[in-house]
Amino acid sequence: MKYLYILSLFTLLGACTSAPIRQKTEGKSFSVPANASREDIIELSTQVRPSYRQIDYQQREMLGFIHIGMNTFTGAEWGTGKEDPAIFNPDRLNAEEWVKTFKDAGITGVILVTKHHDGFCTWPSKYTNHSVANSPWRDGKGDLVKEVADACKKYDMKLCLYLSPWDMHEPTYGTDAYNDYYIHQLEELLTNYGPVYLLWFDGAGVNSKTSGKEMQFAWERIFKRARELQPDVLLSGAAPDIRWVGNEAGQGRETEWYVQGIDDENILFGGEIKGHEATAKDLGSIDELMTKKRLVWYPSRGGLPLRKGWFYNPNDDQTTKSLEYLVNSYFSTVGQNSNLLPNLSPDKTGRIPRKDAERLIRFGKIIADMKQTDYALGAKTIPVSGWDNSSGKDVLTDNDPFTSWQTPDGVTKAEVEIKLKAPALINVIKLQENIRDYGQRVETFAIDAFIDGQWQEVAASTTIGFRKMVRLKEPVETDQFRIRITDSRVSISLSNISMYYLSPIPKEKEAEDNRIALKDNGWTISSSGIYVQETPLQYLVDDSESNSFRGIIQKLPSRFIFNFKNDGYILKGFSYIPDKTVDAGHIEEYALYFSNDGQNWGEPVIKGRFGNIVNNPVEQFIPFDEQKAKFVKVEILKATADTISIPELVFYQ
Ligand code: FUL
Repeated sequence: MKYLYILSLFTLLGACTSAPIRQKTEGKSFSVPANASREDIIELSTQVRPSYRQIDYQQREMLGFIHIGMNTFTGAEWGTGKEDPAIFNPDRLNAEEWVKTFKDAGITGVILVTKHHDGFCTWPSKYTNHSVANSPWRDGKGDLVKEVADACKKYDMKLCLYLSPWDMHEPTYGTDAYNDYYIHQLEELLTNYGPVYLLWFDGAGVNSKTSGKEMQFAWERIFKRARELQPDVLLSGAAPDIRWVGNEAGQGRETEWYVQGIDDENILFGGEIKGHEATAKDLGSIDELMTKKRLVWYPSRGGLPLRKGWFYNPNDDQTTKSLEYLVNSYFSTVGQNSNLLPNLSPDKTGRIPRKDAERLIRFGKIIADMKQTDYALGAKTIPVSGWDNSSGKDVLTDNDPFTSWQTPDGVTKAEVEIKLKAPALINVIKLQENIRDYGQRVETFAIDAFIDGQWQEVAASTTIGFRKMVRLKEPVETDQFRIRITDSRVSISLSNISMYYLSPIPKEKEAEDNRIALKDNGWTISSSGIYVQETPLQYLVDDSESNSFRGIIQKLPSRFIFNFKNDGYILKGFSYIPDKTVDAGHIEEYALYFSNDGQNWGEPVIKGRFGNIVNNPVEQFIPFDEQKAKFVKVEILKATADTISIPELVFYQ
């Protein structure tokens, strides 16, 4: 492939002068020709390129998320659209404090939810009454988007805006008029607040299964209008620039390919992307790409609410993620070719819970401390095998991800040795490919360290992409390393090697759980409207999440009745622990009834929706006013699938 040589020549020339100036280059995607062979797909996958917007985004590692809205005041994760704007009054809100918290954590942009699925707008949109203009906050004169935009300007942070496509409030939702409504709102956001770095088109509810309404979104029209107003804006989510990594737990994939296959021929594809399953384990392998119609550059991002849910809920005060969790998430996403979006949830007063803010900043500092010394910077690199004459340049340790070594076409294995200036203690090694000029190629690699007079393999993994950070099981102290690329698509490009030491992560004190869970001591459990498969009903309350009860919904509401077989208990709360397995079916809407005789149930003690249960299957704790019960009935009013799996139901005293 002459093409590669020409490109590498350009890269070399670029490196001889100053850093190559690439003006706003659009990405490259390709249709898969009919009858393409495996070799054709391998070749084609290496021709796909990121746009200048995506390259900028990928370099950014993290963006901060802020969720505030109606749910902050109701305690829900998903609202109903029927909330009264009168409840919105975060009277101590200080957007500068939010933005600065992210900045102090080393994050360079903030994504603000301007409208969540309940349709409430945190700016005074002139297209609806369902907004801050009708709330008591700042006497109805507030504009949260403006406050955050101003704070971002002050702290030199990128402003990103989330405008939920699914809208439970707006009456036109489900008709074409809603596309106009949505575009009008985008126009407001893109014209009144200065440059917007990224727009977030959340995928939740864009299908009728979740929203209950069929809505034909005019995605192309929506995206075109956004780009007309702000050509540099990134389109994320149910959109063509950035995809969901597949969970909301901050977990990436070891094998993470930017090049993805889809079945949509439209460059501005959106909504539920045809032929693309964001939660699939295998995304981007040649086998998978061979089944697709089009190859596109589609980097991922993993959201991570610092607490259990995205919105503030006082019941979640003890659920702030540990430093260890945050650091692990960083390596799992940022360290595996993705981006991480940590979320802060301002409380009803508008302030970020102190513990959460401090935790995020400490986490950011741990990462910054690690990066402070790159022990490989300026180190000598020796081409051992595989490389072409690009390896004459000493660029692998210059911390520039766009100056690189290449191998000739067809050479898919190569080795490079790194000689540090002095022996150092290392436990994190970062590798980078020159994705801008060569796309993503490396399939597998291994790392050796020279210890006690011999080479020892200390790590082996799959895919590199823009950034792979490998954490070694144990720190090694040496001045010599060897990177072995053991397989690649067509040829190899390697642009940077960095080496760090990550200090042990401090452990914070475990939060105390004051809840007292009832233990099954011979209760009888009966069910109706659900076909009980293999697993016994006792699995619902056996205090073991690994034993999941499984059943098939036959008729809604389906019911479980618990007979405590004693005088009863005073109950204060109930928990549903959902199954974390991808594709598991969950309870989505529920009602809880108490009775003293198992016959008369009266009104439900509590009833509601486990909003966002599919994407964020975390414990759903529901406290209620103390009440005595001899019998409890749990009704399933709606489920996310016909077959459901319930690891645990817990009643609290
Ligand atoms: C999801 C939403 O449903 C959640 O509420 C949250 O906003 C998250 C970032 O995206 O799809």
